[in-house]
Amino acid sequence: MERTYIMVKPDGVERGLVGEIIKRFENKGFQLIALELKTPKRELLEQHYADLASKPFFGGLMKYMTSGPVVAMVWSGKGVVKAGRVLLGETNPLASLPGTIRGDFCIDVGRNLCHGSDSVDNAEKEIALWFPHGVVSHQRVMEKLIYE
Ligand code: FUP
Repeated sequence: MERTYIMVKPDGVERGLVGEIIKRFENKGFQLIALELKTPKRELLEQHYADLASKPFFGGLMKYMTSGPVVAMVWSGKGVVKAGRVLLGETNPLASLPGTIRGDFCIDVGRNLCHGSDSVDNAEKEIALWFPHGVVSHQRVMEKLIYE
């Protein structure tokens, strides 16, 4: 089954939106298969955001992402990478439609609450980076209610 890496960023944790974000993925029918509250080291974030290292906002992004704990999660389900990004909304919250997490709860791109992998390949890389000890997965009875 497809998997994606979803992260509630420090502003989302501080604002008490972890439950709200989890609820939206659960309501859709996706399955939570790993979750950890952790305060990431700068080195981990530099790896996670390696493709953005040359961007002018990189310093601010590092400061924001190391400002407090994040909730690192792995979700699984059919099409979860793309659908997860739909649930989150656009990178820029002001361009995100109401009904999406960013559309409903935030304004600034530099405080956009959450992260979601942008491809199946990147999802697997990010899962390996944030959960280096692996993720245990098991089939749930619920799948019979979600998939035909
Ligand atoms: P996303 O795939 O939605 O996480 O978007 P990007 O990888 O392009 O950006 C990662 C993070 O960099 C964003 F979530 C917030 C930050 N960012 C800025 O602060 N300013 C920008 O102009 C673009 C991104």
